[in-house]
Order: sequence, then C-alpha cells, then structure tokens
Amino acid sequence: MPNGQCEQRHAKEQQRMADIKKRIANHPCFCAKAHGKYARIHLPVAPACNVQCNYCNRKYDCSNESRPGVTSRVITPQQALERVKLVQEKLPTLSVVGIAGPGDGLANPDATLRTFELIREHDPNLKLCLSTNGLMLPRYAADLVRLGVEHLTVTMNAIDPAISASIYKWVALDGKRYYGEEGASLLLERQLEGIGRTVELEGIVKVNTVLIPEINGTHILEVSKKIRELGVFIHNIVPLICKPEHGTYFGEIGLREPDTAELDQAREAGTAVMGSFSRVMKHCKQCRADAVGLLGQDLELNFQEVGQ
Ligand code: CLF
Ligand code: SF4
Repeated sequence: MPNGQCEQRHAKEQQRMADIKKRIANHPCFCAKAHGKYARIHLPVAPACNVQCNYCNRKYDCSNESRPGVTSRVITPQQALERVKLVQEKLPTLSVVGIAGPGDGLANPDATLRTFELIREHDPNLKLCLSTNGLMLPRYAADLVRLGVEHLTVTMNAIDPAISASIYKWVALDGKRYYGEEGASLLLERQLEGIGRTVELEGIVKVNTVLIPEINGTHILEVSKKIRELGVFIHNIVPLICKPEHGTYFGEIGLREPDTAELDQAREAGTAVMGSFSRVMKHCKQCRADAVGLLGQDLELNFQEVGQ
C-alpha cells in the first residue's frame, strides 16, 4: 500500500479509537476506569439457547458471562422495564442495561429486541448492551444497532473449527442441529460475519474467550489476532469454571480450570496483540444474568413487586 494511503488508514483508525473511548467512558465492562463508578443491570429475559457449550449446564445462567451455580428467574420485557425503573430510583450510577441470558439473547429475539425497545423509549441515556454466542448476530446486527444497542459481546473460544469442535456439543440453526466440526464451522462463520457487520455499523464489540487450558490454551493468541483485525475493541479472556458438581460435560470428564499464572499469561499475550492495556479486560466478574450494581458489588434487591 502506498505511504499516503497507509497514513490515511492509520489516522482513520486512530479517530475510530478516540470515538470509541468517548462512548465507553461510563461502561463498567468496556472501560476499566468506569467499573468502580458506574453500575449495570442485567435483565434475564432470554431463557433459550441455540448452542450447547460443554462448560454449560442449562440449569444455570449462560456460562459465557456467568459463573455456573446461580440461576435467574426469567421475566417479561414489560417486567424488565419496571425493574429498570425501580433500580434507577435506588441506583443513580446505573449507566448500562444488559441482556446476558440466562440463555442466549438472540435465541430469544422477540423478547430481547422488545426489551431493548422499551428501555430505549423509557430513557435514551441508558447504554444498551448484549452478550451473545454470535450464532444469530448476522441476522440481528442491524436491528440491534437501529435500537441503539451500541455495546455487543460475542463469546468466541477459537477460530479453528477443529478446536471449537471440542468445546461445543451442537449448534442449532433454523430447526436443524449440527455436530462436531460442521457445527463449529457454522458457528465460527456466523460469529465472524456478525462481528464484521456490527463493526461496520459502528457498534462497539467485545469478544469473550473462555480459557480452557487443555483445549484452547495455546490458541487464544490467534483469537486475539483475528479479532483485532476485525476491528473488535476489547478482548475479555475469562477462566473456565468447571467443577464436577456443576453437572457440565467438562466437569464430568474432570477438565481442569486455569491457574492464575496461566490466566495472567494469556491476558498479557493478548495485550501485546490488541495493542494496549485498555484493550484486554482484566476486571470481569463473570456475573449472573440478573446482576445489578457495580461489578463485583451486586445489590440484593427485592423485585417481588415487579415480577419475579
Ligand atoms: Fe453485562 Fe456483559 Fe454488558 Fe457488561 S457483564 S452484558 S458487557 S453490561 Fe462485564 Fe459481567 Fe464480565 Fe460480562 S463483568 S460477565 S464482561
Ligand atoms: Fe450455555 Fe451460554 Fe453456551 Fe448457551 S451460549 S450453551 S447458555 S454457555
């Protein structure tokens, strides 16, 4: 590429980063500096899921963003709106409304989109945030951005279907289940397409990757490289949580969790690829699908009056 074009491209990317940094300034997950100051609420409106991760037990919340062992009661979009209004009265630092399960938001598109629509009409200043496995993102990226869902998380554990095939038992699309590498390739293809489309539409994307030392331990760097190329803003590498009592496939076969040194090492390597400290998340609390409050300091609120 000629020098002039290269400089132009670099300047455009710098401008994009500066713009993203402004937009994430009060998002406690996307911006490390914001996490002690701003709170989020998760609305558990999405019970179903369209993939089966081997570290997940469907009795619990989506393990892509939560620790197994806690469950959320599902609520309707209207109840979700009432919950947000109630929390806003008690928590003036509330800046983000997210949907993170207990299944996958986009496997429950009607409830998820309706909830975002109601919250957007109620208060245009609240940031809207969705966490998804990405399978249905190509179909809904435009709807999400149109509704003002500017913050999107896609859980992507590998960019090689031969590796992902050990992580996902099946992937279901339009009424059909796909297994092994076929399912893994389908998921990967759609994750890449969905992320690309969201970035194109100026959504801000985070990728979560579950560090499973015996499966993707040496591969995560490749995920960082790929997502940086796609324009993803931040990489969140979280540890596999896997105990026999969680009733997951990985728990049953005794797959080990990473130790702190392995997690630190993966995050450091990711930082080198992503280009700066602020582009690898290190403060994730793997919170549950109905969490409310500052990260790591969840409030115990009684929601009886707004539909348990
Ligand atoms: Fe929720 Fe996720 Fe939005 Fe944050 S959580 S949907 S991006 S508002 Fe945050 Fe919780 Fe970690 Fe998720 S600490 S599990 S990264
Ligand atoms: Fe479980 Fe989430 Fe995976 Fe679905 S995407 S199987 S809810 S961890």
